[in-house]
Amino acid sequence: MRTSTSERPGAAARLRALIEREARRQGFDAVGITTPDAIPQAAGRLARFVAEGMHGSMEWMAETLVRRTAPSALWPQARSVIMLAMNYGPDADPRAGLARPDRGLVSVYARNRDYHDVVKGKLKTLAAKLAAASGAEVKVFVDTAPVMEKPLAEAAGLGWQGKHTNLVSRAFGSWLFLGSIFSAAELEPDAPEIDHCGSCTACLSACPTDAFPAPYRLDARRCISYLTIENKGPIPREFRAAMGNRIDGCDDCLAACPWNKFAQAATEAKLAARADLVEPPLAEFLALDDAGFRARFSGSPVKRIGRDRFVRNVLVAAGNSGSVALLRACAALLGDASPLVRGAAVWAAARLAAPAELAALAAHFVPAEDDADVRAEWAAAGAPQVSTTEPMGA
Ligand code: B12
Ligand code: SF4
Ligand code: SF4
Repeated sequence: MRTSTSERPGAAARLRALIEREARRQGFDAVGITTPDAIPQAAGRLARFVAEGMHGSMEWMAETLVRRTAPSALWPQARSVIMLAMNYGPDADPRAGLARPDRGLVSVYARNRDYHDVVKGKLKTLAAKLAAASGAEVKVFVDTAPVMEKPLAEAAGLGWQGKHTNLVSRAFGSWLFLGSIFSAAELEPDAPEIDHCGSCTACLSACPTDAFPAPYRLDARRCISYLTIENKGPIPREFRAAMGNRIDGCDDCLAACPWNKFAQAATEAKLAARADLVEPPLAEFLALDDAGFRARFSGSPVKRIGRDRFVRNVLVAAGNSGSVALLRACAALLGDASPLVRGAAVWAAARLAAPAELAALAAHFVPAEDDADVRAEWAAAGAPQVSTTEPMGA
């Protein structure tokens, strides 16, 4: 916890002490307070991000632009913003799994329970105590609302937005989840944290898809996290090889940060990695149907992307694996009900199969293929049966 309450007299000090005590009791690792007008620079930067289309298909960012720019635009009664952070540090370098291409790499944030659920419950408990003690209304947000959590956390002194755009803390490195409580009570704000990136550029050069057009700016459309989680369509061809075996999110820029040397593994059990999500064999996931997917990922953030998007990602990883043993499982998905899955299966099969095998698969599957995108995948794979993007016989 950041600030001592001993020299703060009166009601404000009592509220701060309560916030710090309850935050610690709920398992938060850092807490700080700022004001609703503390991030005037963020509005223009967010507007530029959206104007340049860097949010990709995340239309909700454009739709909520005005409310997102400042807490007071979201809730005019807000007088204070309490920012909370929870450490989700891994117990080993998550990039180690990149060396095992027949295994899937689930990013650290998604290796156990959905942090939205974990953090929200704790925020609600803390907020209820604050409301009772202050007599002032409160609202709780974690990612799900149009709140710019990173600049607010910086303003509240929890860390600074690094060149990879995420919040970095001297105590926890890049591994913090953020949440916020807005309060109608006036609370004494903390001092903002200052930038400690210096001349370091480790995160920028670590990015496999060159997603940073400049330090402190991310083009989400190029980010593997966006491509594997938010993007509902096929993974654009130019990023498939660079995705490697990352099947849900990406940690490379976070893991490259030298401030992680002070980080510790998560103490919240619900955020510690599930053994079956640390470098699981891709083969297990290629066989997942809807029911199997839901059973495997119940309570996990992976569940949010749904079976088809997840299997799409796994197929791209399989195509990158060089593991011919996965060909049969990939080929079985060439007739899947989802065109998203079929298209990715074509790409994976084309990477793993010998020319004669691919020709035999094309002869079997192309005549019945009626989806233009999937036919385009077959054409790009060099299947002779596809001369146009129209279905055969149409
Ligand atoms: C949209 C979103 C994404 C998008 C876009 C990410 C992005 N950087 O914008 C995608 C899907 C790519 C994504 C990925 C990830 N996300 Co995300 N995401 C969000 C979300 C919902 C909104 C972020 C946002 O407002 N982006 C819009 C941009 C414009 O805002 P910004 O990032 O703050 O940009 C600032 C800088 O660009 C800076 N800036 C611009 N120009 C300049 C110039 C200078 C000189 C300076 C100094 C600064 C500067 O100012 C901008 C405004 O503050 C937040 C939750 C929330 N409500 O805040 C989670 C959140 C940011 N995500 C989070 C996580 C964990 C991730 C991943 C690590 C998940 C993963 N492992 O795959 C990756 C990390 C990728 C990365 N390098 O950012 C955490 C980050 C926690 C932290 N410590 O910061 C958050 C806060 C969720 C949470 N509650 O914990 N995410
Ligand atoms: S999460 Fe991965 S792809 Fe996205 S910016 Fe960071 S290193 Fe690049
Ligand atoms: S890797 Fe270097 S530049 Fe990137 S956030 Fe960490 S300290 Fe800043």
